[in-house]
Amino acid sequence: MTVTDPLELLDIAGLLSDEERQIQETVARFVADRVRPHVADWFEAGTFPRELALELGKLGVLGMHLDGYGCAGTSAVAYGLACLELEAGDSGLRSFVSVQGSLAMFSIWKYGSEQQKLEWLPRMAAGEAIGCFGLTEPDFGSDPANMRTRAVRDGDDWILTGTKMWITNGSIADIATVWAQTEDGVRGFLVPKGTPGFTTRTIKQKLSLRASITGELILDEVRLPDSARLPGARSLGAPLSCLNEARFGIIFGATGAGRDCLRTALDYANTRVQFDRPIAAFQLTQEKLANMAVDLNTAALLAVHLGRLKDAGTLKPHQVSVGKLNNVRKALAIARECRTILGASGVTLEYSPLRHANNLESVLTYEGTSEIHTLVIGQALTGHPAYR
Ligand code: TGC
Ligand code: FAD
Repeated sequence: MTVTDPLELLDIAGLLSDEERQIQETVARFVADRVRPHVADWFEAGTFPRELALELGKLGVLGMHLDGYGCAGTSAVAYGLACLELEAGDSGLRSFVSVQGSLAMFSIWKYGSEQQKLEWLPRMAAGEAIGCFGLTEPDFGSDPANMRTRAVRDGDDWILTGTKMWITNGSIADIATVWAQTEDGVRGFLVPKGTPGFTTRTIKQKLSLRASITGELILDEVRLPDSARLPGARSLGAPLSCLNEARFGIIFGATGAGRDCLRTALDYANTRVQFDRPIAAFQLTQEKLANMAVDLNTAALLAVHLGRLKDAGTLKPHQVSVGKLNNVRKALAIARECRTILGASGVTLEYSPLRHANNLESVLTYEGTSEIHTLVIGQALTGHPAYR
C-alpha cells in the first residue's frame, strides 16, 4: 500500500469534522485554480496582485475566525486549515490573509470602538479595504517595548511621529494599525491612507516572500482625532495579543508549505530515473522521505491539537510559541531537503521547494524569531525571562 498524500500517513484528515474538511477543500481548490498557475511569475516579478484581495474576500477567508461585521465566525481549526492550504500555494498569500484577518482586522475587532468596527471590518472582510499592522521599527524588532514612535496629545488630537519597518501590505494598505508610545504606555491608532504626513515606501530586492508586498510606514507629525485611537488597547499586551492570532495561523500554514514540498519531491523521486531505477527506490532517498513525512505529520498533529485548545479557549501564548517554533523550523528543513531530491531542477521556479524555503526564512523571523520563541518556552519552563 502506498499513501497518495504525505499527510495520509497518520490519517490527519480523520481528526477533522466534515465542515472543517469542506472548508479545507474549498480553499485548496481556490489555490489550485487561482494561485498555482501564476505564483512562480508573481514571485519572480515581486508582486502581489491586488485583485486577489477581492477574490479572497469572496472565498470568505479574511477574518474568517472573527464573529460579526461580515466575518464568518469559523472555528480556529477551520481557520488554520485555510492557512495550511494558502501557504501550500505560497507563504506570501498566507501572509496577506494573516495580516489582514489576524492582525489588522483582529486589532480593530478586539480593541476598536463600535464606530471603527462598523467602518472598517465589513469592507476588510470583503477585501475591498486592505489593512496592515505596524509594530516593528528599524531599530526595534524583537524588542517592541522600546519602540520610538510617539503619539503626543495636542488638544483633542494626537500627533504621531516615527517609522515602522518591514510591514506586510504596508504600501498597499488603505488602513494601518500603528502602535505608538504615549506618556501612558503603548496605544494603537488607525491611520487611513492619504492622511497628511503619512507616507509609505515599498521595500525592494527581497529574496524571500517576493509574492508579498513589504513596506515602510513613515509618520511625520500625523494629526489624528482621538476617535482614531483603539480605545480598548491600553498597553504592549494589546499588540502582543494580536500576534498570538497570526502566529497560530503560521503553525498550520508552515505545515502546508512543507506538505507541498514533500508532495513535489515524492512525485519527482518516483519519476526521475538514475542508474536505471527511480531515485525513490534508493535507500538514501527513502530515508529523507520517511524522516520528512514523520516530521510533517507530527507538525500537523501539533497544529490540530493547538487548534482544539484554541477552540476550547485554553490556548496559552507559550503553547503558540511551541507550535510556531517547531512547525516553521521543520517546514524549512523539509523544504531544503526536498530541494536536494530535485537535484539541479530544484534551483528553478519550476518546482516549489526552494521558493518555499526562501519564503520560510522570513516566516522563521517574523511573528517572533525562533530565538524569541525559544526564550518564551524557556520562561514558561523556568519562570525566568531571559530576553534582556
Ligand atoms: P513582557 O513584559 O513580557 O510583556 C508585556 C505585556 O504583554 C503581555 N504579553 C502578552 N500578551 C498576550 N500575548 C502574548 N504573546 C504576550 N506576550 C507578552 C505580558 O503579559 C505583559 O502584560 P502586562 O499586563 O504585564 O503589561 O514584554 P517584553 O518587552 O519583555 O517582551 C516579551 C517578548 C520578547 C516575548 C515580546 O516583546 C515579543 O514577542 N517580541 C517579538 C516581537 C514580534 O513578534 N514582532 C512581530 C511583529 S508583527 C509581524 O511580524 C507580522 S508578519 C505577518 C505576516 O506577514 O504574516
Ligand atoms: P532583531 O530583533 O534585530 O533580531 C536579530 C537577531 O537577534 C535575530 O536572530 C534575533 O532572534 C536575535 N535576538 C534579538 N533579541 C534577542 C534576545 N533577547 N536573545 C537572543 N537573540 C535575540 N513587523 C510588523 O510589525 N508588521 C508586519 O507586517 C511585518 N511583516 C514582515 C514581513 C517580512 C517579510 C519580514 C521579514 C518581517 C516582517 N515584520 C513585520 C518584522 C518582523 O516581525 C521582525 O523582523 C522580527 O520581529 C525580528 O525583528 P528584527 O528583524 O528587527 O530582528
